[in-house]
Amino acid sequence: MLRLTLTLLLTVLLSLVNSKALAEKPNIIVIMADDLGYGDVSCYGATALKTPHIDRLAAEGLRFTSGYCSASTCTPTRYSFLTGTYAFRGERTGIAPPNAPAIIKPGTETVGSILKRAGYTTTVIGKWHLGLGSEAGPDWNGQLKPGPLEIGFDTCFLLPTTNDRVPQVYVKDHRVLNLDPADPLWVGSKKPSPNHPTGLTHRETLKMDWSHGHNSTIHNGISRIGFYTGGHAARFRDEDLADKWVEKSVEFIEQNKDRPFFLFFASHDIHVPRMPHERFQGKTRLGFRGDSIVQLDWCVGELIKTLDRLKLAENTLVVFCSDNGPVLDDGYQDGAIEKIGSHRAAGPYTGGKYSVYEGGTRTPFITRWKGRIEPGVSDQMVCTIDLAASLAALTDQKLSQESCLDSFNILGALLGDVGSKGRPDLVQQNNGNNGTYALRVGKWKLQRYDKKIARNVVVEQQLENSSVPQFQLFNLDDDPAEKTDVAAEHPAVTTRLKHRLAEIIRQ
Ligand code: NG6
Ligand code: CA
Repeated sequence: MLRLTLTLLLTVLLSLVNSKALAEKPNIIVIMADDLGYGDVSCYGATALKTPHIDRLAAEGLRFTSGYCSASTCTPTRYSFLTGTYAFRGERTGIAPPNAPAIIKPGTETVGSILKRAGYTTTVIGKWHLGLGSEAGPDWNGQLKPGPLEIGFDTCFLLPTTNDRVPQVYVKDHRVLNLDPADPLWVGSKKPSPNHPTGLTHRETLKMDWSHGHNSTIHNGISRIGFYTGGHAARFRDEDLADKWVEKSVEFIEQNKDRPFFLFFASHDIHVPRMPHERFQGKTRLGFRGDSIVQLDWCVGELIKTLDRLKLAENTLVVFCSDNGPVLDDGYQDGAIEKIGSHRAAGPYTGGKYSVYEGGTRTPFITRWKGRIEPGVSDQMVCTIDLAASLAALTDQKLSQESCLDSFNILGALLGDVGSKGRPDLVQQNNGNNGTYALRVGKWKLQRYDKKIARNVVVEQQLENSSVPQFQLFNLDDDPAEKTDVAAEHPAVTTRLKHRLAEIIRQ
């Protein structure tokens, strides 16, 4: 009898050990930069500045040469990163305005909900830009829900939209932090009173001038998109954002060092207004755009140092990526164009933010897990949209048929396992569901335009200004800069890719 009990006990213990070995539960940190281009960091070829900490991640991990975000603007990339579903399938997934309601509805499977189910403590710290609140929009003075906490995050510490949009306040969980009820926060799209100072009426007072848009309410000497009043005690200085993200993240890592955690570190660098902390101002010859890259690199360094200090480096998968490609003048006169010199923000690629050329979505992408990922360079095609299915696989979580529709389990490729493949194809989009897409399959890249708007500024907009879809085909092996349209020479390939794209986007 005793023998039987002992055998049973041993079997149970062994199966427990086995299941633990099968479901690996490293901590996971996804660091998403904002508007960072392929050529903006030194491990991807930049020489005008140095990014030693991001370079260290690359040297100790896997640096992808075909790493992508799924869209060339923020909201759609963040939507598809979290949900594993292309943003063009969702409603109102274009760049979110200041008063946007929550775009990802409660009940939607997200990277957060998957990892929470796997037993992780989950948080998002940094830029959100996916809307907050019910259909009526955010209740800035009350409960800001639904938001991240309703889609799988245990906690959040957010910049609610993007910092060139109002308001400049932190959201902690469901509330604006430090809000004084006697000074309520009002956010709107119309001037609240005739004498409300704006970037138009008080332009001479600005510490950084605007170049287009961005001329409404002034805060911290910078005029923004949209209007707001009140909430003065809650307002922050742009210069302090990066420090705050690091402070909150280090606190979170320390508090959760003994259990699996997921940190989505959503940096605001290097989005406009680029106003790095004073200690980084002037650190590069590229102006505040370059200085913000150095600030971003510092943040990465602080996170890595924290992992080292707490002896978590071998138990933490770090993913470094960007939400879209680079832009120089995105609405403020910060010297980015004048000081660019020979720096190529998109590396060898054409286009950048707002574009379906490679520069719009092919961005720095690094994975590091010390002791598990063999350091190197990978040319497998991977995308932020694949993290949902891949992290589900890593943590042994099943996904339903209805969730994470476009996310591939490419865990092997992300971890650099020999023989593992990345995605077979990838749709790139610019903003919302507007008819402009690209499809990459191996060396081939098809672009499709049909926005039908009458603008004639650059090639892409000329193509968009058409009543029927316009297509171009490029061979990325011979022509990574997408200069020569070879659709006429390769009609069969063009047709095959057109059909595949139509099948995916259902248009
Ligand atoms: C555009 C803004 C741009 C930036 C972008 C969103 C104007 C003229 N341009 O509409 O400055 O805010 O939206 O950037 O207002 S993103 O990286 O968050 O998608
Ligand atoms: Ca962005």
